[in-house]
Amino acid sequence: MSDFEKLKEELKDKLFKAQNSQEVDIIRTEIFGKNGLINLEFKKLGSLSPEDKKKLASEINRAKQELTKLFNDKAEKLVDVEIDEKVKKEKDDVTLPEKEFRLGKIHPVSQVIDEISSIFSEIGFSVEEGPDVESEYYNFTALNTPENHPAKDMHDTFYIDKNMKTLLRTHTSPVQVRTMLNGKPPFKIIAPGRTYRSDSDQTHTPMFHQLEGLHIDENINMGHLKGCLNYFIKEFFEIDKIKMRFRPSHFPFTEPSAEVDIGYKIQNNKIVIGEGDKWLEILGCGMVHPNVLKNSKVDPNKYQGYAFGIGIDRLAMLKYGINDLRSFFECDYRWLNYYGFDPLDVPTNYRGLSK
Ligand code: 2NL
Repeated sequence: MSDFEKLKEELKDKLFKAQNSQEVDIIRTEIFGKNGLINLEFKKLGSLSPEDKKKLASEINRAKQELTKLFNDKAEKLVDVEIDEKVKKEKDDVTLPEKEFRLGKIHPVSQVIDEISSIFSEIGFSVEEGPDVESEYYNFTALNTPENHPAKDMHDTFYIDKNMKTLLRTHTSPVQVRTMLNGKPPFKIIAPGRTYRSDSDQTHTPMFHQLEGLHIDENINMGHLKGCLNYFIKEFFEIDKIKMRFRPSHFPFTEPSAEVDIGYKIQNNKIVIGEGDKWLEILGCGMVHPNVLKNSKVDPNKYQGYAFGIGIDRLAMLKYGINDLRSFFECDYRWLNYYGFDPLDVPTNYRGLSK
């Protein structure tokens, strides 16, 4: 073994035994420093024949590579060890003041989605979800929407890629189509979620929330639809009686189609839902079009059912007296603190700091 090899082995052993980064730094200088092992060996090259020079140079380079790797590994290990030691030495300082505890609020839209989900689950509906970015097929084609329908216009729909036929869903109906394709009837589902349309003014935001419902079975008729909506409105607005009317309407995905209004009046500057001689349009609905059933692999000769769609944001505004739709999505913490809801599981150390 050459002197160089011997020294190298000695230094490797020293490195292996090193306990902390200071020791490693010293060994680093002994190897890679100006007068370290590697440099001193390189200095010998000058007096050698070209052949020996080549041989020794490659030997030194190999040694250099080997040692560099050993150093990197050792450094990595030492960092872990030193952090462990530091953590072990640290003691809790019991004299420090406790951390301020801030309880968040539940957004009115989340609150209303939870309320609606629990109302429908009482009568056997399950909650389904799907992607915000949809294919044109699930959003329009499967739902019997003709190629030239105005909703498909670029001005109304946010297309992600017109060639790839991807878009931001304009309603949550695609969730229902997907659910039907993935399962077997009967279906009794609701689909709440974000929806998007290119629209922005005092009563429209480009992103809004919709809830759709779908009930498919043998012999489901419009009477079931009326009963279901009647129950839902009463439960949601927490009233015993509801004035409700169905007006004929048109949607490509239902036949017949209807819009539903509920009665209301203004009393002491406040809206009273369920009575009075004014009408408020609140949702669209109908019997699912046979073409939609066919596209969803459901036999329209055996099964039929109803569907409806409701704007969640407006329901939240009505129930909780919020006037401005746009404030819903401005992420103003003061607004959320005022209109938001306390979570049900209030921790025991909660001292009302968010109020
Ligand atoms: C509205 C109208 C509606 C539906 C949504 C639906 C879904 C399937 C099949 C058939 Cl999978 N229909 N959804 C039906 C009627 C109306 O929404 O004005 N929403 C705010």
